[in-house]
Amino acid sequence: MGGDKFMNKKIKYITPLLLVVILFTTCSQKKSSSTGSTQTQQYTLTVNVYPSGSGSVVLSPSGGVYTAGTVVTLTAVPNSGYSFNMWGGDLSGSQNPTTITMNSNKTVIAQFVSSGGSGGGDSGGTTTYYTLTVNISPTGAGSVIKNPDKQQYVAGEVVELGAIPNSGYQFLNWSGDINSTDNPLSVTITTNIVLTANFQQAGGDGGGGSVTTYSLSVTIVPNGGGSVVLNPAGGTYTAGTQVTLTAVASSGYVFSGWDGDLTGIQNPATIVMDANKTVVATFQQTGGGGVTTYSLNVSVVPTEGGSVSLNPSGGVYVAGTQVTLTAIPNSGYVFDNWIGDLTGTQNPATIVMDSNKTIVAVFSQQQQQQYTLTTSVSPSGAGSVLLDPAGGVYTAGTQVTLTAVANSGYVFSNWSGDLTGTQNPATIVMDSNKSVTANFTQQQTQQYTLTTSVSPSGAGSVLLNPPGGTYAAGTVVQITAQANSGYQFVNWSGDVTGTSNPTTVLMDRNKTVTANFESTADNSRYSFETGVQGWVAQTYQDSQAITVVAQDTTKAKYGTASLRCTVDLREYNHPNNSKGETYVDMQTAQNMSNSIVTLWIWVPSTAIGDPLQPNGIQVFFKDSSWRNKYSRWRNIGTDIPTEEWVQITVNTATEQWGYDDGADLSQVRLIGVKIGTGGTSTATFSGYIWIDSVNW
Ligand SMILES: [Ca+2]
Repeated sequence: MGGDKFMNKKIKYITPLLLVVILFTTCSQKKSSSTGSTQTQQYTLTVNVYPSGSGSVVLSPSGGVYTAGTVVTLTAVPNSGYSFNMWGGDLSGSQNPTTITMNSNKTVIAQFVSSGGSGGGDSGGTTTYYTLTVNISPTGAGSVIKNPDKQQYVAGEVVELGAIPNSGYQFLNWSGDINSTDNPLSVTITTNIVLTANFQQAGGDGGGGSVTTYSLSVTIVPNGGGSVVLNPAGGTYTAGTQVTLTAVASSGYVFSGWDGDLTGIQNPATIVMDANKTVVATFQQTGGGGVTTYSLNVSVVPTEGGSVSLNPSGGVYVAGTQVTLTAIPNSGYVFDNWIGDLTGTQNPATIVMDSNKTIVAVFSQQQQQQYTLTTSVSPSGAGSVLLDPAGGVYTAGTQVTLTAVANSGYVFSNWSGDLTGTQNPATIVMDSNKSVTANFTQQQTQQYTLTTSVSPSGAGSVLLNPPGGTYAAGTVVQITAQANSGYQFVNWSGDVTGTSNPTTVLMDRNKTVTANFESTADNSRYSFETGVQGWVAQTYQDSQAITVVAQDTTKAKYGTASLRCTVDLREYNHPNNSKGETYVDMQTAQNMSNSIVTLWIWVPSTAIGDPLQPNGIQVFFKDSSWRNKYSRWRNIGTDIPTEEWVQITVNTATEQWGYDDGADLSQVRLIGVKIGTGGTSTATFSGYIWIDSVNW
């Protein structure tokens, strides 16, 4: 048995401890193809009962596997002969029922105690802790070592106090709750204790140049019963040196205590070399009759959580032996607390073997490393970044999906920082704190082209306002057709129609517009450019509403002049002027069979008369025998728009004649225009109408 300080080979595990073993199968995480899916973390809750058979724990909700964040209520139910004592593991205290929030895998131990008073030595419900306070007098004269050194001690614990004088001082005595000159001093904790270590200035040789040394001799009783390891080794020490003595029993022996300048059963023990000292280490044979021994059963929960080393090792001890238990967590675990015949969180902890004992060391899984994911957008306000899972703080290894969402007017450009590229959404694995910037760019406004042309070529031009021909979507462009000399604007075609000039076009796509022009030269048979060209007002008694015709240059469809007719249209059946006519006598007969006769006419809106019985216009022909054909009636205001030049077209081959007394269209002598009162209207019209460009 070399100097092994910690032996944990013979720890007996309480194997039936696990009452509830929850095997958790990895929840089949359906990988959704949707980028927005979130996988919900599941955690397992493992519940152990100590001691086995003492009771059970009811979980609500039941199951043992829970969605992250679930609050589970645990109710400890003692079996007959037991009462619930306390929780251990990831829970503490004695509240019952109690709750736990499932934010990680958890292990909970429910400890019950025998309620039958079977003398097992449990100190009842809760453990009482005491403090040991040591003061130094005078201040700065020295220091005191506590072994073990704890904030609190349980009743019955033995603490060894070593007073160590500083240079120039020597230890005098202890005062306070204990008066003694022992050094070291063993204190058995039974209550809160306050002590003062008193020192005094060393007389005489304090400042001497030579170093004072003391010898430490160790005696083994019985010879061969064991050995003592000194730390530091050597046996001769500078004054004030603290030496740790570890008694190591030989096979068949157990360490039973110190004697001489060191007392007690603590092992290892320390001594301060303030004098030459002699220590006796006593061992006892284990096989022999007289010695009472107790067993110490130690187990760990969960079993993979760690181990416990015992010092002295062995697990079977002479009554009164003080055993130090050191909980050693495995990787990924931390020591949590002791339950059973040792409670609390102190580690290492000591017990005195005054009965058979059972102790459980509870470990819990170490919190996994968390990393922070910081996101930003550039430029500010251009968009946002969605995280899936959300939160921004993740367990190491978590894969996070980042989705850049552009605000209006922006488009996502790329990632920078700890994520690069242009993929969106993109994923990142949290293996460190990370910072990612989503870069956006201002959206290019859609541009459209407005293409213009003129017809016929050279007839004019199209002016754009605003100019340019390329426009942001939504722009309204004013287009103006400008006729060259000798032409006039007719209408628009392509993506704009109508005769309005200027007009507007909304640029919601590429557009093409043609401005159509026509020659202003009036080459028609009757252009009125040089006079009335033989046209007269009717002089028949019932057709005198057109009273005067005259060349007029204020209004012309083509060229510079038209025929202005002075109209005085009275009510229906007025004896003089319920209708009027103007005509030209061509003197020689014209063959107008299968001819298309056109004329342009301009009438004011007032010429409509009674809208319910509107006035009308007809084109008429007379042949050499003065027989008539009157074209169909054209209502003013409906068939004939007012206040603009309107073309009247009569196809002599197909015209539905309004009046026909057999005129021979191959011998047309006279052509004219009639205006008449609509129906039985009594409305009157007094004004002008214009005729221009009579042609066929
Ligand atoms: Ca004309």
